[in-house]
Amino acid sequence: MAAVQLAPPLTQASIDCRKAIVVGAPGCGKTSLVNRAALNSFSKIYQQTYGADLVVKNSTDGKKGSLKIWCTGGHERYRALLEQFYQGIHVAILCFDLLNQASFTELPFWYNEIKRNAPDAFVILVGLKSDEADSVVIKQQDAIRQALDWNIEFRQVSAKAGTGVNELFEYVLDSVHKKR
Ligand SMILES: Nc1nc2c(ncn2[C@@H]2O[C@H](COP(=O)(O)OP(=O)(O)OP(=O)(O)O)[C@@H](O)[C@H]2O)c(=O)[nH]1
Ligand SMILES: [Mg+2]
Repeated sequence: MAAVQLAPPLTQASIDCRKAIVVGAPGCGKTSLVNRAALNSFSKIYQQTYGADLVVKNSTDGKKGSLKIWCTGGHERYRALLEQFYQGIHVAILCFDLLNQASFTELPFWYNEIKRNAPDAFVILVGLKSDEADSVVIKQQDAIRQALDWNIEFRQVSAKAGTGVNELFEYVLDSVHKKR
C-alpha cells in the first residue's frame, strides 16, 4: 500500500511568513549573518554564495512570524541573475563590511538595485564584523550619514560574536509585522 504523506501542520509562523533579501559586496559577511541568525552557527572559512541561498528565520517568541531570506552572492557575475530574487520582497538587508572601504563604496549600487526591483521593501543598513574593532575603517558617523540620506536605520553587528544579530532580526520582524 502506498504511504500517505501528511502536509506539515500550519503554524502561525508559517502563515505569517515574510520575504527578505540580503545584499552587499562579496565577502562582506552576508552568509555568516544569516547563518548566525537562523542556525546560531559561524565559520571562519569563506565559501562564496553561488547565486543565492534560501534560509528561514523564525521570530524568537514565535509571535511575529518568520522570514524567508534570500541570502545572495555578492560577486559581479551574479548581478543579472539576482533580479528575480527581489520579487515580492518585504525587507532588504543592505550589508557592508566595517573593515572594507570597497564594500561601503559599493552600497549605492545595491541600494539602487533594491529601489529598482523592490521599491516598497523595508530597507535597513547593516555594518558587519563589529568584533574586529581595531580594524574598522568605516567611521560610524559616515554610516549613519549614509543611512540618514536614504532615510533608513543603521545597525552594526558581529556574526562571529553574535552581537546585535538577534536584535536586528527582531527589529526587522517587528517592522514588517506592524506594516500588515
Ligand atoms: N571577524 C569576523 N569575520 C566575519 C564575520 N562575518 C563573516 N566573517 C568572515 O568573512 C568572510 C566572508 O563571510 P561570508 O559570510 O561568506 O561573506 P558573504 O558576504 O556571504 O560573501 P559572498 O557570498 O561571496 O557574497 C568569512 O571568512 C567569514 O568567516 C564577523 O562577524 N566577524
Ligand atoms: Mg555568501
